[in-house]
Amino acid sequence: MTTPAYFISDVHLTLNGDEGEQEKRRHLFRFFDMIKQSGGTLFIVGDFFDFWFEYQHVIPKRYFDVINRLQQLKSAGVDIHFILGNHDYWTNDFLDGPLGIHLHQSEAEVRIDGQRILLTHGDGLLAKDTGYRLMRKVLRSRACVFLYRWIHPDLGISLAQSASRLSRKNNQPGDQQQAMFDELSQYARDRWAEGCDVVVMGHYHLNRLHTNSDGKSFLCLGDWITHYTYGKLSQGRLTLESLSV
Ligand SMILES: [Mn+2]
Repeated sequence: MTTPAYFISDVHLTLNGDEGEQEKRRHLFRFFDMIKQSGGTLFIVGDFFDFWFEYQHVIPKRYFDVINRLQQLKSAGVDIHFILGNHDYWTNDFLDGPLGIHLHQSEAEVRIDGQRILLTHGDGLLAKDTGYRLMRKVLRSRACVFLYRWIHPDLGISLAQSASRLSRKNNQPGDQQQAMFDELSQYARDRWAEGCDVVVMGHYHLNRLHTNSDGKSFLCLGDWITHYTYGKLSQGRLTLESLSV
């Protein structure tokens, strides 16, 4: 695994093409250029796209520049891993085919500089997520994907965009942040007990890095909506950085 390793999640790239979205993409491409300079490995820990669904023959044209940049990064020798999130779960054979991205359906465990690192998007981990966990099963089922694929993309994508906006609205942490972080920390402690050294998580839009007295770390990646944060592991040192915007 080539280092430094970079971690991002919850960029939530949308298909609406407004000024805010264009600005976000400029920041993202600047970040990609930085990785190109240093070399290394990029880990996308879910919800890179606000909505991603692979049809048999269609890719959304408003993602063209993003796809192009991913390809450039790959051609520059940067390895890309993508741990799928709840907004970009519906892949087929494009991202890992022509683009050569390593896809991970749920968790991924990698070893970097002798450290065991567990990566997970993290959706559905909270006790209150019972309803969501059920819905997730349905949305990811073969039957659901099969049926959705037959809706015309112009219609299907706008339907999905509205659903996605709603889901993001319901996921705002608000003043629950500390309680949420405490609950998620238990998940990290359980993984540490299994021998992991670092747990990297997205989804909750919390930007925090906690390291315990044994040197085990729990990294919550923030997002690219308000935080513009990313994790970096370089020469064995893990940091949570933010892009200057
Ligand atoms: Mn998410």
